[in-house]
Amino acid sequence: MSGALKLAVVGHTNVGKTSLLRTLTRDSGFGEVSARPSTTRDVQGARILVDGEAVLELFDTPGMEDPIGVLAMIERVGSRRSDGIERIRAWLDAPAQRVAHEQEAKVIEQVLRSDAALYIIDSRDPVLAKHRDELQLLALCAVPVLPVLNFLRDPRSEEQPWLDVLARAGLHAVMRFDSVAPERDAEARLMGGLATLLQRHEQSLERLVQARARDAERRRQVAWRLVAEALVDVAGLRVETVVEDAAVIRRDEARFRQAVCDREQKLVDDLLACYRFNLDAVEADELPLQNGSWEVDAFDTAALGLLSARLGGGAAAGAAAGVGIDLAVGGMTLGAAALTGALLGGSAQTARHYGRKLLQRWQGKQSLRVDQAVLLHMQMRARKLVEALELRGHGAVQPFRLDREIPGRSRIVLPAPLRRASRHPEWSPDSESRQHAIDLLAEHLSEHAD
Ligand SMILES: Nc1nc2c(ncn2[C@@H]2O[C@H](COP(=O)(O)OP(=O)(O)O)[C@@H](O)[C@H]2O)c(=O)[nH]1
Ligand SMILES: [Mg+2]
Repeated sequence: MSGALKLAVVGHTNVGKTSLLRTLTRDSGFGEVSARPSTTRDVQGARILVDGEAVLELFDTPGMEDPIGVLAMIERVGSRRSDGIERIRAWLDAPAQRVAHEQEAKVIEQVLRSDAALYIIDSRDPVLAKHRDELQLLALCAVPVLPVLNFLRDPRSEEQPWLDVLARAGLHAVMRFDSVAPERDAEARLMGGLATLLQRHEQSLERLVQARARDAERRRQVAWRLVAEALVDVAGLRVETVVEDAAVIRRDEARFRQAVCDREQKLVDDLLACYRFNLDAVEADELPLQNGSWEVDAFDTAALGLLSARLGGGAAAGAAAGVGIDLAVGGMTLGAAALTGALLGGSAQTARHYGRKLLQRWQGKQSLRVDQAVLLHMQMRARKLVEALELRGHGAVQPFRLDREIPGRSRIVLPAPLRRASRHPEWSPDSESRQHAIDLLAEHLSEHAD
């Protein structure tokens, strides 16, 4: 026997029971969620572990479709003196009676096997007789019931009529939990609500809340690090090309774009894995993230037009928007004469910095790299994605849309570690300087997160 708290998740069909379970278990593959009624036909369980120990056992139940009919039958069985639970048992024990209500019987049996029931409510629904009867049925089971209002973000959601009817049924502690987009502390409050009903489980529920908070913090850190790594990678990405040859540069440019898109896609995949979102659970054609790249291409020229702090001469050399030529470092347009001047007049460091490029130029070779605007765009989208994943419940089935992000014309500055990374394509994956830049950038991103 496990000491885990057993919770039956009950309510009318389509109120979001399975969605709530997905969100609580962080498992978007749990059960079946559908806008069609009655997709859950049998009781299905899930365990939540803390340090390997089951703390919570949740049971998803089929919706009660005819609580009115069940209640009418239950009222007919047993003597006038028998209490609720005796009547319920008498009804369950009479097979002839329950044939017509096999589904409701499964629900009630699960409630009787549980320590408490979460009664899920679609707060958009008007309060009807069936809801009152459902509440009455639950009251007969003599198990603590915690009502949970769902669909709170919907404009049609109305809480007050529900609070009234729940109060009349003796239920004064009511939870608010939107299973698709829960508020940040909704889960902790739900566990707190359970703890007041079930003192015996107070400590383990508290452990669960703390473990989840630690997880969330760790996950955020990993997420920002993943973003920082991807940005540093793309900043240092170089593809050599021959600018004088239009066909060659077109080919190299395509190769270059692909490399940037692939790296961005890898970031998306990594972030989804980090937040345990499983794309396979969703229809492929609904998810713009699943087919290759993001909806807005990193090289979207309209966006870049607004974003771009144009680098000088590079673009003129024939490369498309978004691709600067490496020689235009720091916004300088360097003709051969200027280059030579910089080389002659500059410090030894300048000479080292431009020396290799100068040599390549003389050999007719140059390298392609992303310009600042692309990095900024990528940074903004990654930020958007992380923030969306932070708030997304695992019950959500709609793909999130990442709209194009175009800031105003204000001066935008790349974070310093990213600027440094773009000057150092030679950093090897495990070089200390690269790791340091990633650390600093991750810290910067996390500090500037909402
Ligand atoms: N917008 C929104 N949709 C929800 C919410 N909870 C459930 N849904 C949707 O409502 C439908 C029914 O949900 P489901 O979990 O299958 O309900 P169940 O029959 O009670 O298990 C699905 O289309 C869900 O995506 C919510 O909190 N907000
Ligand atoms: Mg269901």
